Amino acid sequence: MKNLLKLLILVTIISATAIAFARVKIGFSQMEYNNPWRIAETNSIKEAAAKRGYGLIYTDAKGQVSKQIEDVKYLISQKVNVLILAPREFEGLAPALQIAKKAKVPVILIDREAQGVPGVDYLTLIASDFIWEGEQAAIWLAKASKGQANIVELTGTPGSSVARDRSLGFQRVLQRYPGMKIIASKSGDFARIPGQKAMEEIIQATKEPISAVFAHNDEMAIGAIQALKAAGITPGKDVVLVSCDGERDALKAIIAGELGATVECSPFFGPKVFDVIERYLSGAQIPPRIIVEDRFFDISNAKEFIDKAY
Ligand code: GYE
Repeated sequence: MKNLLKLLILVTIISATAIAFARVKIGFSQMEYNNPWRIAETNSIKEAAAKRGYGLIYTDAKGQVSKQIEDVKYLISQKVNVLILAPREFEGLAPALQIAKKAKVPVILIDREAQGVPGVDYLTLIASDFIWEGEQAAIWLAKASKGQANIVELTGTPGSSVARDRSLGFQRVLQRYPGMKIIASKSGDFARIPGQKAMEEIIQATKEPISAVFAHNDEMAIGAIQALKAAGITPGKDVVLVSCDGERDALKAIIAGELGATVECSPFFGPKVFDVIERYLSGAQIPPRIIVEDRFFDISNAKEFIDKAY
């Protein structure tokens, strides 16, 4: 009898919490929707919200910082209880954090950082360790090139924390290899066509022979592969390439021998971010930084992971 009563109380608490969570409105401000990584991330969050029964209001800033700030204002005006923000630029989105703070809406930053004090200007940042990613790319390249390389760096979105940190990690490792140097660096804005254009321009302008490419993401690496081929240079042979993310096309390019390796950067934020939201709503203390663990893909395991890739 006592046990039955306990069970009844437990069931009541659980369903009350479920009903309370179901009424919670979540805002999600995405920066853009222009590559497989962004699409996978957006779908992961939408699916998790639907699965757990949350109302989700979604906005797409279409690559514009000014629109993303307006989007945040809009989401706040919709009285969201929690705001998930994937900030395009570090400094550019700092005002959005202040707007949310003033409105007392907790912000969970995902996949990139925005300028502010963790735990004060925003609840937490859930993201990969981008310095580690840059380091892994350089370590792989050092091995592949036996410490001798003229490197082209295709950087991500200027002003983004990811581009800053991947560069930093990469250069840190390079300091240990006097025979490896970056001979050209240009932004491809984390996108395929701009990456291809940046590579084309570098191929034309650079006097020194290019032997390696570090692209801050797979899309730009794939663009670079096109540019190299068009210039009669064989990717994977004349020039070795390494990048970050782990999207399906990149794993295909590894299997084809054109891309050397890619450092994983998982876009599957849905379950992680909603776990944090639920912990926050039940009153738990949330750490100001939650690191997403990543893996490394090369010819030894690309086939194994391709079916799960996006
Ligand atoms: O690597 C890239 C995307 O912010 C971690 O942004 C993310 C990066 C990711 O567009 O492909």
